[in-house]
Order: sequence, then C-alpha cells, then structure tokens
Amino acid sequence: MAKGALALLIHGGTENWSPQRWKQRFDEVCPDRPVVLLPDAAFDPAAIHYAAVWKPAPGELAAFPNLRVIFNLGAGVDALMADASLPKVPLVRVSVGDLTSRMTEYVVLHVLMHHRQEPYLRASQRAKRWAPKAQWPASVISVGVMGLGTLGANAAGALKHLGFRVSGWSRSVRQIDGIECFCGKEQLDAFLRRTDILVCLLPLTPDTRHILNRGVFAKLNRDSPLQAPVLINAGRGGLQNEADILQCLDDGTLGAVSLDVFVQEPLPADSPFWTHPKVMLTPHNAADTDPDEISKYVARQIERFEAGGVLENVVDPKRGY
Ligand code: NDP
Ligand code: OXD
Repeated sequence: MAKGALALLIHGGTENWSPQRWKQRFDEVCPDRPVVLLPDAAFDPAAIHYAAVWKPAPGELAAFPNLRVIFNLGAGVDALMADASLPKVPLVRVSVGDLTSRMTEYVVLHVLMHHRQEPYLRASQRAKRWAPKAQWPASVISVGVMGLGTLGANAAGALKHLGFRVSGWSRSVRQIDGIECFCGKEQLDAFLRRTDILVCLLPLTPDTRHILNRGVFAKLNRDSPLQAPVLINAGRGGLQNEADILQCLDDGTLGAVSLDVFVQEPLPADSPFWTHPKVMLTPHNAADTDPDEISKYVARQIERFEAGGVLENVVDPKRGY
C-alpha cells in the first residue's frame, strides 16, 4: 500500500528556508513516500497524511482532510498557534542538537560581548584609542535565563561551564545541576533581583507576550561591574515591549541589549534599533534551522509514529508551546 504523502509548506524567504532545498532533503530521507512541495504541485489533498511547515498561511493546513501530524520545522510554534483553523492533530516542534548548539553559541557569544566590553573595545579601535579598561571575572556576573527548555537549559549549562553565576526561570519546577532554578510568577522578582544579564529564550504565548518590559528591567540588579543590566532576547519579538527597551536604554535602566528578534521582521529601515549605540542586533539568525538534521528528525518521527510509537516534542495547545 502506498505510504501517506508528506506536504511541504515553507514560506521563509531566507536562504535556509529555500523550499527546493527542503524538498531535496525530504526526498532523500523519505525515499518511498510521496513528498509534495506546495503550492505548485498537482496533488490530491486527501493523500496528505503529514505536513512539514514553516510559516504556513492561516487556513492552509485545513485543506487536508486526512492529516495525521503537523511538523513545525522550527522550535517556535507561536505563528501556528495563532491560526484558529489549525487542524486538531498532534503538532510536533523541533528539538534537535544542531539547533540547540547554534543557540548556545549565540547566547555565549553575546554574554561574552557584554562581559568583555566588546562595544567599548570596538569603539576604541575605530578611534585609535589605546585605553584598556579593568576586567572582572565571570564569577562576579549573574546571568539569568528566562526559559529553561531545550535551548535555555543548554545555554545555561554552557555559561555555568565558563564560570558565570547562572540562574533560570521556567513555568514549572526545574532542577538543573549548578543552576539556581526559579519558577512561576511568584518567583519572578527574586530571579530578576539577582540577574545582571537577562537572557530570554521563552516561547511566545499569551502568558509571555510583552514580558520584557520596563517593570521587569527595573527589577534587575544594578550593583554589578556592568553598572547597568543587559538584555539578550533570542526568543521572539512579541516577548518585548520595544518602546520600553528604547526608553530604558536612554534613561540608563538598561545598559545595553542584544536583540535577534523583533516585533516586525524584517526590521523596518527607519527603526531606531539599527543605529542605537547600545544595541547589538542580528537578523533572526541566532540559530539557523538546518534542513539536513531536521528532515531526518521528521522522517524518524513519521517512521516511529507509523510503527505505533510515540511522537516526541508534541506541543500542548493549552500551554501554547
Ligand atoms: P521549550 O518549549 O523547550 O522551552 C520553553 C521554556 O520556557 C520552558 O522552560 C518553559 O517552562 C518556559 N516557559 C514557557 N512559558 C512560560 C511562562 N509563562 N513562564 C515561565 N516560563 C515559561 O522551547 P525551546 O527552548 O526549544 O525554544 C524556546 C524559544 O526559542 C522558541 O519558542 C522560539 O520562539 C525561540 N527560538 C528562536 C530562534 C532564533 O533563531 N532566534 C531559534 C529557535 C527557537 P517549563 O520548563 O516549565 O515548561
Ligand atoms: C525557530 C526559529 O523557532 O527559527 O526555530 O526561530
């Protein structure tokens, strides 16, 4: 009997979201399964059992009457959660070592940039100014990681390994060796009070939207060699109140920020973030999604599911992540 077809709906626009590249990879890892690249292919919607998607248009997935599983090709499912017509089948998100390592690289890179005063040193270089500033050890800096899931827990471990004091905040109780763990709204203030560098790796849900706001920044620790707290956000733009960030940078509530994500992407040319001297920005590429590893991850899950096994990393629609 023919295997159920896999539909690809990929609307990324950037190099790693090239639909043809994903099609080639999925053809390789699912050799005996029809792989249909939408929107061009002529196909029978009833033959589609699986969909692998990135930013599908709202309503697009509702066209498949026999859909069994949706695989989101990224870790964040906020765009899918916003689609009221999303079929009520299991939604699987990405949790793979390759993406996790890339995100940990980004977090470590940006924590170190602030800790080692890179913005000051680059400005000195441009001004031909030989003016070293005193350094301090990692052990006097507290990094607080919001979100202790696949990405946050791994980044926290790497920072701990470098000698930083590391704590984390999650929704439910977590225990991670060497990391001081806080959870829930009741423990948010205690977590913020001991944090010099705030790293955000939360998913965007109704509970976390705009969580990065003035009220939160004002509670961060101001008594560290950094002088003013630093924010690093690689979760989603919707987590941050952008007007608050700009005002807090200008009035000194925040000393600097690294932002990989924005409310509007691509960031408009007239955004003040582009040129703000206290902002280090990257174009939502903290952790690229690699078609090689992720197509294998999806193919493995389909095989296991068809053999009666359990799907991994299924999103809980009630929690929204
Ligand atoms: P996970 O689902 O593994 O982890 C999410 C973490 O956030 C969990 O620890 C969870 O708590 C915590 N959390 C969720 N809601 C709340 C809340 N209301 N209060 C406190 N903690 C909360 O996600 P990942 O680590 O895989 O990914 C995190 C996000 O990173 C993605 O959703 C995506 O938006 C973003 N991302 C960004 C990329 C980029 O390139 N910029 C690339 C990949 C992902 P608990 O442990 O209790 O469940
Ligand atoms: C993701 C992303 O969610 O790329 O994986 O942002």
